[in-house]
Amino acid sequence: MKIKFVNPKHHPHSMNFLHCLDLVGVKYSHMPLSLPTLAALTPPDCAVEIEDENAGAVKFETDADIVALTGSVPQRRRVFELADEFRRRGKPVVIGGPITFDMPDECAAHADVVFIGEAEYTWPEFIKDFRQGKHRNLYHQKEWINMEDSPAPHFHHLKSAHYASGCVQVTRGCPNRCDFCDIPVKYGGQPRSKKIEQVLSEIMTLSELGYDSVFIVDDNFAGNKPYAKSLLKKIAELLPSLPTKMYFYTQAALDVANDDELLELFRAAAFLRMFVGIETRDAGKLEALNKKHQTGMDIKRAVEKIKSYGITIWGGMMFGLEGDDLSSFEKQFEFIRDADFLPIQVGLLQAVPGTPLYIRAVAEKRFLRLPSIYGLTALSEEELSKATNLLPKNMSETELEMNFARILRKIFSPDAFRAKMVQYIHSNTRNMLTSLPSLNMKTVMILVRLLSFYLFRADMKTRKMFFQVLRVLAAHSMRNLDETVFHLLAYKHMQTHYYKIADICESRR
Ligand code: B12
Ligand code: SF4
Repeated sequence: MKIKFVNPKHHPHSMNFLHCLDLVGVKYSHMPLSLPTLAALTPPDCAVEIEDENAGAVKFETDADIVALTGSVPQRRRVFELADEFRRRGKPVVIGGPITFDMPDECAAHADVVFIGEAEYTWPEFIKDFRQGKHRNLYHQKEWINMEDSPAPHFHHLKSAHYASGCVQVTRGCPNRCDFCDIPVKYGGQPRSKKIEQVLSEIMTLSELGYDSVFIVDDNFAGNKPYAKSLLKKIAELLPSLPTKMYFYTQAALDVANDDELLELFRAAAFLRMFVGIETRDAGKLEALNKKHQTGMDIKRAVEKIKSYGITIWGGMMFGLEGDDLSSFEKQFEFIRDADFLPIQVGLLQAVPGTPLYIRAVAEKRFLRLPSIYGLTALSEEELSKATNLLPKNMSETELEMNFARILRKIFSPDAFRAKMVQYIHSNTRNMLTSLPSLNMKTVMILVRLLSFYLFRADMKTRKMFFQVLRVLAAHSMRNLDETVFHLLAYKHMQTHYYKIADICESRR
């Protein structure tokens, strides 16, 4: 029996860096983890093929017995197009992934079988049923699986040269209860973890495949601090034996700043970046968002402390919060300007199904457009990042969108980015020696493409910013050379992406 797994194309998003991948020389930022995990769950006597449309065109001619699609809500249009095309060609189509949580009926209309939830137990059950010709059309995993049963993904089905980073998932679930967040609802309120030995072996495999960076995709890496500390110690011990000079980045909650031992371990394990959903510095609004782990913290100092361990904070910031009014835009801008993090994900508060915010919004009749579940995504995929499905409380929808557009242009202007990079280089604790990337053909080509972009393709203001940043870098002993180059690459994406969202916000009026 043969199974063809397919990951449909993604649209540009803040953290997939699509607009700068031409400079990096890869097809997509991150490898998809679900499909190599499913490949590992497939009985060894089945032939397996994985096609990631983000890395190359999908081939419709196939001798596979089953076509299995993964997907998230933002990918939904392409998920359904691919499903329809394979079914038209007579192939049984299966759909799984986070899309099925929120759109089970739509998925069922385009597939023969739908999987809801984690598939560690249901996928092998389905293969058995399918072989016996008695499979169901719905497999729903209701209980949380034991993460020790989640196998090491079969990474070798993906071409490492296509991706900027390898990925590893260590835990699922988060102990916090942010009002707008669906992670505790979808993946559980207590982190569940893989065995440390397995995580180390996944990292080793990725290094053997040539990856030099790994994104630990956990929503809150340090949700279980004792486990995180044990793992970090082991990663630090593993580093010298890896075939590539490896570094890591992940996502965590700001309260990691309260634990010096944890921060020291992050540094020892070569964690260079951490995405943190900061959202706002306003204590009242944090309270309203139920971000309890962050209320009462001096956010600016917490960020500086994490930074002092050589870890760059990528901040997630929100506009359109429940207490926001017209004065909030500038206040958020000033905070982003003054605090030592890089704004990477800047969006509007949205109500995601299943969250406390969503339930309250239904009761308060605060929805702008029903039945849209993710803001205005029904109109255009890209609008996901900027549009909201919530009626703002203290301003009109037009005021919200026009001010959001204005502030995005300000946050991602060359001037603001130069100031961010200067602040960043000044405060960094790493130096040229610790941050010198391995010099090989790949890194040389990236530098050549970066230079040629800023010299010949960028506009005047952006070019000027580039040279100013290089000057400051040289004057500060090339501190954090690798990360400065990385963020100069990333800026091409961020500017293009957020200016486009600003255009969309303005053009709909
Ligand atoms: C890593 C990650 C990213 C990475 C890239 C991922 C990639 N490789 O492309 C980045 C940072 C780029 C990213 C961006 C975005 N992401 Co994202 N991301 C994740 C995250 C944290 C981990 C995904 C992962 O690797 N999981 C590990 C694998 C093993 O788990 P899995 O994919 O869920 O697969 C399991 C099951 O779902 C099932 N399954 C999956 N596919 C299939 C297919 C079949 C046939 C079967 C049978 C079963 C099955 O089996 C697997 C094993 O149990 C998840 C949250 C999470 N905890 O999962 C969000 C998540 C997938 N992201 C989400 C979103 C919305 C986004 C963004 C729009 C930004 C945002 N606001 O968060 C963008 C746009 C998408 C994009 N990729 O361009 C949502 C999707 C929601 C939904 N209902 O669809 C999630 C679920 C987070 C959330 N808040 O709910 N993301
Ligand atoms: S800390 Fe992050 S993952 Fe956890 S509930 Fe809050 S937003 Fe969600």
